Amino acid sequence: MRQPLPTVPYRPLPLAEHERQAAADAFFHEMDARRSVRDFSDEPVPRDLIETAIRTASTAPSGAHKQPWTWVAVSDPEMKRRIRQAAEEEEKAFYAERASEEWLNALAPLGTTWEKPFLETAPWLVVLFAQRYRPRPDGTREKHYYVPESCGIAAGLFIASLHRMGLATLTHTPSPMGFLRNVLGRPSHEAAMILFPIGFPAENAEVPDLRRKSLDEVSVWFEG
Ligand code: IYR
Repeated sequence: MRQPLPTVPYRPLPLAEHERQAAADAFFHEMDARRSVRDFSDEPVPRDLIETAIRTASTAPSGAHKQPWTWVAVSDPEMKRRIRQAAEEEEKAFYAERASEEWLNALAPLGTTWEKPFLETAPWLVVLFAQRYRPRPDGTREKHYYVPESCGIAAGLFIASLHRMGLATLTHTPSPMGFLRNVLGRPSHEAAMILFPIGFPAENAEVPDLRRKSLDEVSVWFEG
């Protein structure tokens, strides 16, 4: 069993020297235009697009290549209604009692409340479940490694893929998220990590006028 996999040649995209910066700039501008959206159109989105976003996300690197994620995609209106109802119940308690004063102050600029109509308006909800381990048929547990890191990277690729398709999403984290395992019938070794409502932005959608930190604010360099 302790055998390396066979290897295959790896040749990254054949870009000419002068093409690299242009490609990077184009990708930067594309991603810089992405915003989290809370106001969705109910216009349907074909399942194929969601499938491709999940395939793209699942190319993420992962600890020991265990690919410790499950993506649950929901367009069923009754299921969405149940998710909204359970999420809003948790969020009501969060905004009224559970959240600290500091947390509520931090959220104030975003204008979020316990109300989550997007959980029914958006044509798709995709829930990313992190697999804490994998149960083997004999009852033992196959360990997974760096699960939050692996799933976090996959989530980033998922968001980028949706953005490239002209779709909008939000990294929604109703807190706590335990109800999603029950509503979606997932096993106990899977923990809901992020709920993504997905769709086209509403025609009149607006987003907070956020500012991104500058390169200087987010980086430190030791150049040779
Ligand atoms: N889960 C709540 C609160 C919330 C928390 C964070 I951190 C945000 O960036 C935004 C919202 C909600 O979804 O409203």
